[in-house]
Amino acid sequence: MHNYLDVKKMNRVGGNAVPPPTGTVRSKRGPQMDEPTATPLAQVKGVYARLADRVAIGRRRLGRPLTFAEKVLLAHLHDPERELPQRGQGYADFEPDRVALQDALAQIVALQFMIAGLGEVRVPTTIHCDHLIQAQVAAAADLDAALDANSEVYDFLRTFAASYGIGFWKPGSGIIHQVVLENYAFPGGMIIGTDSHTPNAGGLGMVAVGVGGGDAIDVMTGQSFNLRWPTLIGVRLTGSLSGWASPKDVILTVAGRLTVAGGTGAIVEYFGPGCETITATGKATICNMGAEIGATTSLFPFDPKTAAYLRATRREEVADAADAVAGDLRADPEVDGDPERFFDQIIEIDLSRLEPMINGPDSPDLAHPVSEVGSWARHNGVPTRISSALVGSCTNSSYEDITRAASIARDASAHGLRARCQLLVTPGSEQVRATIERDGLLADLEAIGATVLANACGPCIGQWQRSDVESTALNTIVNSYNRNFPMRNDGRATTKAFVTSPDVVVAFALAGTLDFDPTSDTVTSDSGVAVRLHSPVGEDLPARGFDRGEFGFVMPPEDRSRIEVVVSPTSERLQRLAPFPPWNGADFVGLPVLLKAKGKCTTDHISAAGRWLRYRGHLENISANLFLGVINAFTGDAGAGRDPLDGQVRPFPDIAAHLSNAGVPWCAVGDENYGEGSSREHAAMEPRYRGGVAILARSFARIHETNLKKQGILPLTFSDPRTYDLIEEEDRISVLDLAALAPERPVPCQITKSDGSQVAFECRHTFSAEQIEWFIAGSALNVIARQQR
Ligand code: MIC
Ligand code: SF4
Repeated sequence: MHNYLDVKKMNRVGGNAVPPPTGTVRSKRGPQMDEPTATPLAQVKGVYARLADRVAIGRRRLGRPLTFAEKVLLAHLHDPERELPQRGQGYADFEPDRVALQDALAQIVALQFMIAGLGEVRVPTTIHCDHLIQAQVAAAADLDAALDANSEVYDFLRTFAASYGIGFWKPGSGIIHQVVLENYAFPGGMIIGTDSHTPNAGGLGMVAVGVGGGDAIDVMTGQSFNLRWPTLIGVRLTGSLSGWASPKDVILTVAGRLTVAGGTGAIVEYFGPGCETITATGKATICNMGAEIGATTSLFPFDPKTAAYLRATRREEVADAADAVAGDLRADPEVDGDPERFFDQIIEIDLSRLEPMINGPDSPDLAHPVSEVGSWARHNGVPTRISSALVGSCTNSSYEDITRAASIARDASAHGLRARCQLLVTPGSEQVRATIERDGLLADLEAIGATVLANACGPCIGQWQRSDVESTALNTIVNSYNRNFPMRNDGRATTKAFVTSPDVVVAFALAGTLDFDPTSDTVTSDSGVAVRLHSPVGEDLPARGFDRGEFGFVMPPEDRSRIEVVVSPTSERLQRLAPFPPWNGADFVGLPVLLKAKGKCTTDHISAAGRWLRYRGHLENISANLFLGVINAFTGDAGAGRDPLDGQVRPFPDIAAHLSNAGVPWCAVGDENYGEGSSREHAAMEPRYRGGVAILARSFARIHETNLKKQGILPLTFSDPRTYDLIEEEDRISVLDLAALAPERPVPCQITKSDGSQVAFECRHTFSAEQIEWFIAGSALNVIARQQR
């Protein structure tokens, strides 16, 4: 076989077997078009060529000026002359410019794509190997270990990418969102990615939406991306950041105000004079963490700082093209003067008055000014002593972030200070790693005791093999990531995680305690000297330019005929999928309630990551984690309940398997914002695989609700949220009149109590007419496969 496929030789970033980029879009017009990893200039120009027309159509049809988000949405509408849906209500079809897949989800996307029956992707697509690398020792050792442990999966993804015309970023090349920002994002573009933090690219002015694999498959197979037309939250920024305040504090503040569900169904559009004061990567940080308030995406207007970042990342021509249409890469001028007319909700933030913030533990919206978190922790039984401090992740791992963190480290070193707890640093990409190494910034951090991890997700997604604290010890960590649900980082419910800026992470590492306000307190060195840390200083872009480091990209070859995508039938990591069966036309009568979830039920509760990432390509094996983190509303316990078939108490995944083997369909009940967090569709596929047919909840998170619909499960919202309280352990639920399922039409349901009495109630759903076909066919994929035949 062609050595292109020899994954052992190839996967290591820096391996020398990368074939010449034969499929590259080449041009004689300048250096950028020889860049195998850039979005082709022709594609960018294509979007800009229609932008003015689309904006004119939008202004005419809406009879008013437009916000920037509206312009980008219009520029990507499949048919701009069709009726424009009501914000927050109707659905529209979009044509995104690009799809990005991360390895943990790409596996199930690939397995599904392979049964859709297409020869190649219809829209430029890339796969990024970032989630499967564990953080245990340090960068090189961890990467080698990942290559050994995951070679089967990397091999599969690599051959899948090669055979369907997809670009492949090898393990070690960086975290998907950083790599997309550095290479593919462009102002006014639209990207979807199988990861909830895809909105990171909003920092460069892209409408970047996190989706489940089902939506990705639609676009990869040349269909439109169907999205509910978002509502608009405007965040008006004035002033400029100074001292210890950083871009992270903007989103930590917004999250505190809006809460984890406050952005649901909305695009958060930043506007106002403060935007121009924030660097492109700072803007990306803010947009990235918009996922934590449930926003569809967040975005910033194009400005000179965006252009500077494009130029610094070898995209001069994209910057020039954007400059030429700059007026349409931001909101119309009327928006700033009269925002109430344009946005459904407005938040004002004066950057000059922003304090450094820290959010947590257990939820990213629990916001505290850094000056108050110590006393909050003391009053809430959370240790103030910090066991570990972590800088990095897709949220905060830019060159600027590291220069700021390193400036604190240098100051500390000069005073003889060292970190008082473990300090781990994850660069976001190989390009950032190589540049900060060349510029001596890694050495600055290492001098205070930092360990540098692989350019990957690592501790952000439970891939952290800790040995620094006892596995059951209550302990506090601080990190510059975005999410801090229980068990998120190290799989331990006893770890309390706080999210903050990299600057504050480093300051806390030096102090070793949450009881420290870097803006006013001093750290005492071992020799007894009280040191007041300087506020951080950063550089947004490297003066000597970026160093790409080891180039980790593999182009798909032109001749794809001989590539074989191997899925071993005996593999424990990969399993070919069988299509889900179509709906049998009958109502769901007398469904047992597998579980009723109490409180937060994120996708981490439904299908945990960490050690389970191993089975992301094997639906049967990963289904053994189903609902393990969910709190049972009937008992208060996590992950277990009463089996409706024999009354025994068992782990939820065992009950689900038992019901499924017995051919008994079931439902589950959720609270508010069910399925919050990630885009992992395993959280929808596992219940479907185990015979779940409906999830009834007080409300759903957007991506998860779509994932359920795509997999043929009914996500139903109680019309009266109090119905949740009526449901008891032994009840049976009926979902009726399904033959009449129609958009906007409520679904009649019924509870049958154990004494035989019945309680009627009603649910709502968000299925459009086309989406009802998914339910009938058994899944959205079945509809696509049917169309290919
Ligand atoms: C996350 O941050 O939770 C993840 C891991 O990146 C997920 C994706 C996944 O679970 O595969 C996300 O954010 O969508
Ligand atoms: Fe990876 Fe964490 Fe970013 Fe998700 S949030 S993409 S796990 S770094």
